[in-house]
Amino acid sequence: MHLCTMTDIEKGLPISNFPENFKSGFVAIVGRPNVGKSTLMNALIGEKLSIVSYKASTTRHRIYGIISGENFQLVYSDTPGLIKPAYELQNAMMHFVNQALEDADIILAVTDGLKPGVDPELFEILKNSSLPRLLVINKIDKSTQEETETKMAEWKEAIPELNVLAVSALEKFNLEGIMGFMVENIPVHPPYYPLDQITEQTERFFAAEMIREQVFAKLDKEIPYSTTVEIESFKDTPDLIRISALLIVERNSQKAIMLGHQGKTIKDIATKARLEMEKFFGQKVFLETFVKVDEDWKSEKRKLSRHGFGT
Ligand SMILES: Nc1nc2c(ncn2[C@@H]2O[C@H](COP(=O)(O)OP(=O)(O)OP(=O)(O)O)[C@@H](O)[C@H]2O)c(=O)[nH]1
Ligand SMILES: [Mg+2]
Repeated sequence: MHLCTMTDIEKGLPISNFPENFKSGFVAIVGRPNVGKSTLMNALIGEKLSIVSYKASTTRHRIYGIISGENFQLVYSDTPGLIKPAYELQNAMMHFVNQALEDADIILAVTDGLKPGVDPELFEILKNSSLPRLLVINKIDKSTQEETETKMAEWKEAIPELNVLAVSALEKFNLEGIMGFMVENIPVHPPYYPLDQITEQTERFFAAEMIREQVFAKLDKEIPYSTTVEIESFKDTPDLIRISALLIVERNSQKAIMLGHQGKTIKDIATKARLEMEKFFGQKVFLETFVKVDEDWKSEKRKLSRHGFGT
């Protein structure tokens, strides 16, 4: 797997050997929290790049997923779910959504087929854009044909020119329709990235996210939303990768819950995250974790940029 931290273009190297009619473009995946944006991007790329949970607002960054063929390259951006920000971290999250939309050649809007109605935030974005737009109604593995058809009709009524497709990201159903739409609508342009590169994020980023995913899976209430993860060291040795990670919470009481009785909770989180990392990196991983309190880190701009949310 080629993760890469810097593109050849940024390094000043031309990407050569591509056909003259090569097509390439950026696709912004947007929608309300929990509709399946990350699941969908992972399915489109064929790699688990974005973490997923049944809780809302799991994704906090713009995460790139790149897929290339002989004469095309699609650069997807998975983004945080659309919300009205209530604190600084959420402001930063919405900033990432806006950046993805600013760069986009195409908008891939996602809505939850299990929920009736037209999502107002998504409607605003789609209505006001002149880009090619595809709306996917996701999770149709769980909805009835009638529910899907009603939802389609509601959107078609709201925006008659909208392209709509019903899919299941989880079951990988109807995804060819998405790929076909994208390849057809991206402009003729040289590739933005080397053809074997699948993302922009670093190995450290993925390691931190895999820990955060287990925090979302294991802990309830406000704790997942009050936790951020930093990788203090990442050493790739011939035998194994040694990773030292810091889980940062906002309060002492949260730290106690994160540690659990005799450290059982954090141990469980670390073990599960390590197994995920070993799968992802294809190598043995030694992971050590520490829990630290940084009061109100998610509400203070200065602290946020230190934790990787500079906007
Ligand atoms: N049944 C069903 N569940 C799905 C499907 N796609 C995603 N899910 C589930 O929906 C939940 C949310 O999925 P995510 O991919 O994290 O959603 P998201 O839109 O990225 O959420 P945020 O990052 O919080 O905005 C998870 O429990 C997924 O397993 C689908 O096609 N069918
Ligand atoms: Mg997500």
